[in-house]
Amino acid sequence: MENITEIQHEYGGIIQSSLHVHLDHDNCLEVVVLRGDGQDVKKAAERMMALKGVKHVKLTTTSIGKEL
Ligand code: NI
Repeated sequence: MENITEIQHEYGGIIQSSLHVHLDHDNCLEVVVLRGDGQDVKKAAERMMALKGVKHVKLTTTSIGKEL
């Protein structure tokens, strides 16, 4: 079964940084910073959302304003 680390390796080209926090015995928090084409970022987020065991995903986006 695919896991979140495998997805992050697949999207290594647009992942700038990731942070993993062990919240308690059963729960972790993962913060992943992506930079790239909006469609690619959305796709990577959707892949992580679809993983079994992922309870909550929030995608927050921003832009420097160019190409809008
Ligand atoms: Ni953990």
